[in-house]
Amino acid sequence: MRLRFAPVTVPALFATLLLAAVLVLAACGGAASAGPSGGGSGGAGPASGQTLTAGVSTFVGPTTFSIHAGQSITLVDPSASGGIHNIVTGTGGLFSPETGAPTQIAAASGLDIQPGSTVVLTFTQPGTYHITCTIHPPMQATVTVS
Ligand SMILES: [Cu+2]
Repeated sequence: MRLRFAPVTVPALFATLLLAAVLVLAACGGAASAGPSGGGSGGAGPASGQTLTAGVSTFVGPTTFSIHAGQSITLVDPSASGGIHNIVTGTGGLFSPETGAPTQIAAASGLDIQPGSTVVLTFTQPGTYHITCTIHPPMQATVTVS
């Protein structure tokens, strides 16, 4: 009995482990490339439809956002209608450090973004965060994280 089981059981176990590995890899790959298309049902992960869009010298569309800790805002700089921006925390084009802000925009050097680029900003700490562009002071957005 045991001798007959072994050749069947080991490959079955291997297949199960292989399937689990494939599923884990697929989940990781999907999270890295899929962006903010899914989710939205609360909790961690990207917030559905929370996109901050840059134009030539302004933000276009929504500039106030309410998300939960662990969720993200997707900063999009469209290739056809965007511009070169330097995104930081602060207001009126002036950098101001805000504790808990995403690391990409938390330093005075800021986040350089070129047309055609998309950057995911993940907010892990509750609070109110202000986003501006050091090149274009009118570019201002607010993210409230609860
Ligand atoms: Cu700008």
